[in-house]
Amino acid sequence: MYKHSEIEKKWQKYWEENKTFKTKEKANKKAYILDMFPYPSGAGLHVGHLEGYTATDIISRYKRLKGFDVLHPIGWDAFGLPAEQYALKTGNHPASFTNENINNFRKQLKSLGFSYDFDKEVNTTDPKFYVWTQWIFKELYKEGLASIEEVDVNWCEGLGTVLSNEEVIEVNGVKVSERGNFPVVKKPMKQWVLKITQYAEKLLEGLEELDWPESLKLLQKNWIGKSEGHIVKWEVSNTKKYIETFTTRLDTIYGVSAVVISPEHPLVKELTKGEFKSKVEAYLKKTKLKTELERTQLEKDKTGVNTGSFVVHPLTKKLIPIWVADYVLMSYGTGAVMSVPAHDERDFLFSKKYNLPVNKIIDVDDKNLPYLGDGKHINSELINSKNVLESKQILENYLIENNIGKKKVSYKLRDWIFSRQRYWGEPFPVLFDEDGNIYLVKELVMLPETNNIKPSKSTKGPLANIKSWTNVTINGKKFSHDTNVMPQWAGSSWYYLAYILKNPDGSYVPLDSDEAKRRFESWLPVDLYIGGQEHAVLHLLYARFWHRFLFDIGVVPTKEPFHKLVNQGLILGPDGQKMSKSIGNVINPDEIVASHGADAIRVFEMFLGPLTDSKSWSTDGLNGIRRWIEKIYNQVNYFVSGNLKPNDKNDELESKINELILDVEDNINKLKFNIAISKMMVFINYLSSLKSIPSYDVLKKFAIIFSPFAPHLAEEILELINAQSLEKQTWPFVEKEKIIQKNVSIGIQVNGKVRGQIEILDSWDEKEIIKQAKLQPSVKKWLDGKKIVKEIYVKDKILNIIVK
Ligand code: ANZ
Repeated sequence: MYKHSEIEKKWQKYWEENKTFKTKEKANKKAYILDMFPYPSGAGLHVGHLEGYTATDIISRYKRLKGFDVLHPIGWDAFGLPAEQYALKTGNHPASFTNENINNFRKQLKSLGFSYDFDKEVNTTDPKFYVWTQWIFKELYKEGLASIEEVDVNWCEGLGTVLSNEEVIEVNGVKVSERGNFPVVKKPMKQWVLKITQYAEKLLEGLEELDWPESLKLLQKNWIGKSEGHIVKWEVSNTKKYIETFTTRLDTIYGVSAVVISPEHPLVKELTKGEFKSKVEAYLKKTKLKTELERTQLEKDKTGVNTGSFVVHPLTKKLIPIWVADYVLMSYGTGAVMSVPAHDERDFLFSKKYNLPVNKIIDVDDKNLPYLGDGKHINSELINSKNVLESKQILENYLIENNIGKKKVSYKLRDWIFSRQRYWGEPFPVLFDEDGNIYLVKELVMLPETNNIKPSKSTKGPLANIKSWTNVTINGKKFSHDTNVMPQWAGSSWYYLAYILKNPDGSYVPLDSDEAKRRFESWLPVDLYIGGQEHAVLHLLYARFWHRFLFDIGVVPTKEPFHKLVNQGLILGPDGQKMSKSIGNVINPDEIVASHGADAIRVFEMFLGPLTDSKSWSTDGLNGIRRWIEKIYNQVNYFVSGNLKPNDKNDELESKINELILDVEDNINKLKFNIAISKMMVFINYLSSLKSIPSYDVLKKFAIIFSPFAPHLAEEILELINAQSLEKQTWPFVEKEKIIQKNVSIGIQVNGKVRGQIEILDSWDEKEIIKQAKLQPSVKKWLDGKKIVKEIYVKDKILNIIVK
């Protein structure tokens, strides 16, 4: 019987007492392997966490065996709403709730045998941590990248707070909070804003050098949404006012039938004439109720109203009507567009509804309108017969010469609204005087303790309830603290740096010190970061922004924080659905660790399928892995018990173990853990068929390469065969000369008929195999004079050549 609980606890204690996973002060050959640190919720660790955490643990353990100095830390993203809401409900302080959860999480992680250096543990709610979150904020402020602005914010009444664009989702066309699905409306408020838009270009550029999934890079690229176009200035008839439009199709300017402004455009009221007033006002009211999605979706009805005013076309001098329509968003470009129905779909729908002229300016058949492609321009004085690109260039020169427009790059990215009307977050390190002037506070601004964290009705946040904290008198002058706190994303935007700063005694090296610089030189960037895809545009964009800023002010030596990033797939319930409490298909890792053991759940999750795929939980699969683990243990015990005759020389076994080392290593490097495991299964089957005791050296090698997956059992095997513990071991050297070359021969088919046979050498790659096959006389005669259309090679089995 394999007593997993006993054995696993024994080794966990051993690792802890021996500080086996202690990080080296200075790294020579370094590997920084990072997990997305968890929010310590009341529910504890779930099996999804475990998937990514096992994967990084395998890599960390493998790298250590390969002689790398490894930094593999964990910590707690511990500020946030749930703790606050729990506190509201129970009257407890969020800190005590959070600490209890952290203690539980830590215990869980240790019970799974993860090789974290717990001396490096960080907690975003620790003042020793958030003093540096505040420091980064102050640096952003000093560089003009943080300011207080009256902005249209996403106000969420249900949560009593403002949310960032990234925290708002649309469900059936209704804007709701990502957390809790509460309705969200636009509302003007004074808020801290971080100017991430000033980093749009750098954030785009930086993507190029990253080893990230292409799909994820694309998500960030689209979120940043760079668009190269032009601004055109349109003089409002009989005034000295101008409306500026942004267009990516300057070449279509002769086809304009209206200039359309957003309902939020500052000139709306001024431009609306006499009898048009009441209609425009009614329209503005209606718009307020719509979501951005409703306004911009192509399928949705395009609506608008005429203002009664006109602009003068800068080229033809004709009068063009000014309309208001809600498909034009104030938050993009200039909040006004030139409407060209013949060559834009939304403008086309709009013109059909309101009988605006469709002026074709590219030479195509009318039935193809709206026509969006390239072609020869017509009815366009300066650019007749020119194509789109040439036309844009000619018109751009004309705009610039006549001072009526210019080139312009627009980004979809919005600035990051950085205030939250909550309690459980980082306070801002600032004071306001009575005139509202801002002063940075040099020292840490501690979050005051209080049990009164009800949202304040004034939209100022719960901190406004604590008058003794809010108001400060310094040298007789009155100041007040900011009663907002930072958003959840603040701490996670730099936590991976905090691990590097953390000392074993719990203190931190100052972020702006030479010592910090030295350590960053040694450990950055993160070599591998594994986590869920849901962080594509939130955490991963914010962290890249802060990191790039810290690079620009000389704090960190790399432009990007995370060199390689992998998104793990979801682990679904046994029913193939996403695990959720309401469905009741959630698997509790604690129960599995108790019933099957940590090694079993680790190996099982890795064996379920490719790391990046979604996979369903399978209790049968888990039981199978548990039996396999027991089988390995029993097998080694059987060998050790001496019931078989010893046999120190077994060429076949030597060949197989060396091949296995190669295979497992190769698949670890490719993160194909399921394949590595299946190779080990085949090997174990072979081992159990032996009629004599294998050399202990072979068993030792197996235990070492198995250890990243099932570290407890690996240690136990090493002990059984009197070998040293894992920390003294290195990844086994492959004796390639011991690998017996298999003589594999494959059949060669031409159009599905077998025409020959060829013995392939190990050193041949697929290209070489195909080349050699074609040279076989029995094959060659079927190929001569024919055209080869396809070659299908099934490894070590068959080659089929398709000819015509
Ligand atoms: C005239 C035009 C003619 C346009 C044409 C397109 C085709 P992207 O690529 O997404 O940047 N636009 C500009 N600002 C807008 C706003 N605030 N709200 C809604 N639409 C806006 O799209 C740029 C195009 O979107 C711009 O080019 C403008 O329409 C529209 F045949 O200008 B175009």
